[in-house]
Amino acid sequence: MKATATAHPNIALVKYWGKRDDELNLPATGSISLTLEGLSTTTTVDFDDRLDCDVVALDGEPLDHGRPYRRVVAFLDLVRKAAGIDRFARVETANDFPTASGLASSASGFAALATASAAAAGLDWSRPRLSALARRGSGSAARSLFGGFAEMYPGTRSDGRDAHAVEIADADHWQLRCLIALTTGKQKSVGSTPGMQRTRDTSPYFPAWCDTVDGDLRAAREAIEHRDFEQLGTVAERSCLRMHASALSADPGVLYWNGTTVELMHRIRAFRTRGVECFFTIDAGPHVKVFCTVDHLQRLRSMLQKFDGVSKVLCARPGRGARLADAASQPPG
Ligand code: 2P0
Repeated sequence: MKATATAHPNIALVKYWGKRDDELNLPATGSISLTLEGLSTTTTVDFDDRLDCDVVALDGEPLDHGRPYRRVVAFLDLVRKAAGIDRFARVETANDFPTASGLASSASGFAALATASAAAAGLDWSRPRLSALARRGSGSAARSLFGGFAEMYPGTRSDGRDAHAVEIADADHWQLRCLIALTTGKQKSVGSTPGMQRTRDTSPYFPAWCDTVDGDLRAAREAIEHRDFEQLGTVAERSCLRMHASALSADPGVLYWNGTTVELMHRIRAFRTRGVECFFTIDAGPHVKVFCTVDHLQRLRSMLQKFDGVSKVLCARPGRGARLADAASQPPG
């Protein structure tokens, strides 16, 4: 009753921001992302009848019984219920990138946890079903079950079974690169979950944001299918700025950017006017993710590395979906 899985974060090109159901963690709208190899989470789950509570370690440090621990236990309860088991588990998880800093560690974290815990509990589930399970841990995690470009469906069912991701193009479809410019070492002040709840509950622009998403999903699908970099950049920057506009107009406003974030947006746009193929996107944190073609990677990387306020630049490429360490027993479908 033990399994190990690896998953990668994903960066949304059409953003998810807001839920239609808090209990089942159902998104209000769809979203589209690219799964990124180069950053990873590896998680081992061992259901052990000698344990008298769940034991969770993150990057080698045992978690105390605060919110991150309770999120993992609540998730394991779902798996135990589905598998009809009552054993507690030992969970060891490690990220090779900074946790809780707007770098989507909950996406790779719950995708790896869903894959490892389901296998350890003997659940032989398809990827879409594992994706819906991962969603219960974190909405964005549903997309990391898949490699390459993934689309999350918001679904219409009240039980959430149709709210899962699918792959729309695999990791080999388009050799984009993503540079991640870290603009602070601090953890973000407002988590994604409370940030999007406050936006939904208080922002006058939240309904307008939701109304724009389907059009952006269509345009992004088309851009991905035709490998149209300019169109993808137009949609991604638009979706990012509209998501942040809805958050900024909450009460009180949810502001994730710092000065460097804003300076970088201007710099990326200036580079683009000089013919460099690049666009930015920003999640619930101050870091800036810059997508580019392989041809322009070195030029952008050296600009970002020298940029005042950028502490580190990570580079990622399209990656695979969540998978078990034991190659012979990957999730089907
Ligand atoms: C996204 N983000 O589409 C958006 C853009 C952040 C900004 O999904 O409450 O950690 O756990 O479902 O998945 C981050 O939100 O939120 C996120 P929950 P999650 O990537």
